[in-house]
Amino acid sequence: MNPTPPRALTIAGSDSGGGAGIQADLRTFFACGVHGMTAITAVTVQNSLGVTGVHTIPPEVVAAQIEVVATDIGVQAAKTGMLATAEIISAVAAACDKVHIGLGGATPLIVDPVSASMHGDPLLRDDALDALRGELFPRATLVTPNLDEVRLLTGIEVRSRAEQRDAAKALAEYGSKWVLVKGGHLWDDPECLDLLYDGSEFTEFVGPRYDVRHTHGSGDTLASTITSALAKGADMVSAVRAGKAFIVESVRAAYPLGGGVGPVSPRWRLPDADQFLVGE
Ligand code: PXL
Repeated sequence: MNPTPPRALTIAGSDSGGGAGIQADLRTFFACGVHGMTAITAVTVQNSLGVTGVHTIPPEVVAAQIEVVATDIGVQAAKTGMLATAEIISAVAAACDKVHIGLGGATPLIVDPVSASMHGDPLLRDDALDALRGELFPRATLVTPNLDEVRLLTGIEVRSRAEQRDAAKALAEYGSKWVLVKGGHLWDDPECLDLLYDGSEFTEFVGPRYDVRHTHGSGDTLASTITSALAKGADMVSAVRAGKAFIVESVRAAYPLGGGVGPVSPRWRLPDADQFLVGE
């Protein structure tokens, strides 16, 4: 019998275009060798040009998805993506408590505070920011905001690496164990610096900045890789290092799709995929 792989859970929204959200998380989990499970929070109507509709799932159904997989299959690490509303955030917090996901329990919880799509379409209602800060951050092992999310959450406009440190300190006040302030949106910086902070020490992860337009799903892919590494038992610094290496290659492997923005891709982990079914 084959061994059961580590299991990771994503609590996030569906992207019908297959670029971001649940779809990005599942293919990243697969490429990282973990079994992926889903608690779907919302269905977005979306293609490469943007989001034209959002249908949220009832909060009790989101909670039930978390509880059934955790009690039967088991979860070694969990992440949140698009949560859409304050009511869903409260339900996720309560369900995570019940099944020991998050800082109160044994299972690490990564909170990616998704607030908008790359096109600027809202994925989180304005009145949900308080719930995110007050109910989810105190349960989070790691939070992974980009600079737009930093501004929404703290009011800090990061324009330099020094301000990136200030933002990490401000975010740590909300109670997560670790904070990762992603520097991809610091456009003047020739490198992408992601800054990890544990409340006392900073660790810097630097990578190249590629001039690619197709970066849909990059935040989801980074957070899912970190989640996969934690599910496999890695410590946080190693998990973020793995995530950084993985997202750099996945940005290099990004491809155009439709008339708009294409996705980053973990297909570089499957070098034979093009030949399979048609080759030899
Ligand atoms: O990349 C953030 C994200 C997460 N989840 C869903 C999305 C997006 C971006 O568009 O659509 C469902």
